[in-house]
Amino acid sequence: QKDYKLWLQYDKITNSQIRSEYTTAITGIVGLGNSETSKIAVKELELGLNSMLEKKLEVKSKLEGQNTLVVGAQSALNPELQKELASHITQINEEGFVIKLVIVDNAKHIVITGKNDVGVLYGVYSFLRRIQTNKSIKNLEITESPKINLRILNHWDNLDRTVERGYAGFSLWNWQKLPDFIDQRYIDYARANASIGINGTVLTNVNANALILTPQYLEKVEALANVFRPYGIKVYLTARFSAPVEIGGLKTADPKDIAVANWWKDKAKEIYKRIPDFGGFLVKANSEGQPGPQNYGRNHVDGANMLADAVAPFGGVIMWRAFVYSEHDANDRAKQAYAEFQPYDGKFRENVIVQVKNGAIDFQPREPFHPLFGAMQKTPIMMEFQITQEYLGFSTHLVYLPQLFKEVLDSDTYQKGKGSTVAKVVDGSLYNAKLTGIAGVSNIGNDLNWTGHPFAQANCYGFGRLAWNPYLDSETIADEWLKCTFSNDENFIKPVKEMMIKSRETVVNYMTPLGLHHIMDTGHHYGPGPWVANLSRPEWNPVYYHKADKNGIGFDRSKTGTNATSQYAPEIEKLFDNVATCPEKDLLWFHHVSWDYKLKNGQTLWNGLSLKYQEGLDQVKEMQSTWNKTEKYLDGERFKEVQMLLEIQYKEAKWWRDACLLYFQQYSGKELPAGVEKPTQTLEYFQSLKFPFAPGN
Ligand code: BDP
Repeated sequence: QKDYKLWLQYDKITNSQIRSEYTTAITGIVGLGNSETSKIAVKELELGLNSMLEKKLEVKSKLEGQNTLVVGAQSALNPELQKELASHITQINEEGFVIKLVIVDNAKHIVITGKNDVGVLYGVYSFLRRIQTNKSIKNLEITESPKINLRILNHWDNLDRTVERGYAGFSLWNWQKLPDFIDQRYIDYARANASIGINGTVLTNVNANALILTPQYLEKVEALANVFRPYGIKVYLTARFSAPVEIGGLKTADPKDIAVANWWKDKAKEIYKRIPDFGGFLVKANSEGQPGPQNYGRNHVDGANMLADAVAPFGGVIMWRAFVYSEHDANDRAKQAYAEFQPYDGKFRENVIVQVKNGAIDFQPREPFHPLFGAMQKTPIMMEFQITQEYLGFSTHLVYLPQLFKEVLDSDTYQKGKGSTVAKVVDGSLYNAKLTGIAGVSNIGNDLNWTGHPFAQANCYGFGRLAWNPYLDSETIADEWLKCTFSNDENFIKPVKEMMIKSRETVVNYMTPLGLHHIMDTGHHYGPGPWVANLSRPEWNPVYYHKADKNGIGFDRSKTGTNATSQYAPEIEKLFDNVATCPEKDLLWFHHVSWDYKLKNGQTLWNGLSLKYQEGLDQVKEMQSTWNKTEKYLDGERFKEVQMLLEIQYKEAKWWRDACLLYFQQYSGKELPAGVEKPTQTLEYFQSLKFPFAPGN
């Protein structure tokens, strides 16, 4: 099945001129080095090139002849090549690579090298991508290094194989059959991730189960670590803060208790004995009912540093999440992470990195960037994106997320003056952070195509590419992905790429336009539920977020409201605080405005909002018509799948439009403007819909 191969299709190159450029330049492969990783690199080249060039390339272990592709770490190259490449190698970091045309003894060769074998492997994938996307390989001279240290997938996978917020089947990790049974999918998973530069994976859910830290499970984790290691991927686990009590027989998990600290030290020793390159722990503490240091009157610093000390001797890190909000201070949930963490700047150990979601609420179709980015100069901050589409239509809606990721990464925090982008916080360049990281909540499950929706593969791919280089643009990434996954035919690429690029704004339009947020039905977050008002905690209810009433709609986070705007740098604070300068896309995030408020295009808020919902729906229709024209460029299966999924997306976009507009109309008391179709169902009908078995819950 084509879907299974992701972006590693390696289809034969159809343009014969381009193919002949490649076959002339590459007549054989010289594979240097004996590690597992170097074998994988050579195998991948053979697989990819033999298939794309339709030619069986000979593999040698010694440099001879000409026009060969030489693959090996710097130390494995002969002295002459080492000399040729020395100045380039000094420009890369430990995971970087060099791809260069060299001439030795009058013979031309292309060399792929790096400081170590994993760098070489990344170079191989980069080279293969060039071929996949039909780029020239003449006069190559490429030096590249990843810009972020930790490029990590977070799996919200439970030990019973359900996946929290997972919409692509069950967990890949078959704990019952591990450690003895190694599913081929583990290997294919590692390969796909290595191909985009992912170098870490957190195997378990942030809502953690302490059992993963027992010997019975650690043996299984070790088996997975052994599979992933040659692909440059480290394994991490989530640490349940109360584990010393739950599996350790202690009376407390108080981080200041010496017995507790020692328990974690011993646990770390035990893990590192099995897995010497274990990455460390990801921790969700005192958030949504998870235990944490505050249960014992301690704070985040106490908790994180205690764990940091346990893994430090082995080079491990602690990724401590800042996703906290409590019912005691519910006047604005958006403010709490900043309020709780910012004062701790400089207090964490060197091997602690604070993991912050892209926005201050929770992975909405659109959120302004989280105010913690740039606000902690002395604390490494890592980004947490959500690749799985919890709030963006699960794996049934086509939404190209790199568009969202880039919007956040490109945002200017102004924390160190103009140009202090979130990307510069995340890659460490703004404050010279030594430890940098980016995490994506994975959308992978055991569905045959990994991600449920064929286009959701683009979100995995795009996340990996941006983790490697947050300055890449999302269009380039879409272009690469489409070419590697489907076809190089421009007649296919152009319209489909445009469809992908627009798809993010489309979902914002039909779900949460103009800064609306968190109005999804509660619990499962499937479909609209702006009316939900009966949950025990105020900030769990959609009505808390939109605050619609007769006077208007929106959450006043300006000075006249919760003053959340004050958590941003002065320039941004000013921008957001003033309703006239606040970007319209974030209007209702920061302001409560009247139904008659005049938008920039002259429409009243009510009309503008209604028309946005309609626009979103119309855009899905356009996506359908674009897709319907692609059949001849594709295999039937993937064409048909996406076609059916777009039909669902259309139906659901309509559901969103109708349910939200009928609901808000009760408050606006106004007619729908011309151009907006009249809903055919009643509000009561939409409110009566229940989804007890919505996935991912
Ligand atoms: C929310 C999810 C919930 C997660 C939580 C988290 O609804 O399932 O456990 O975030 O990130 O998005 O901890």
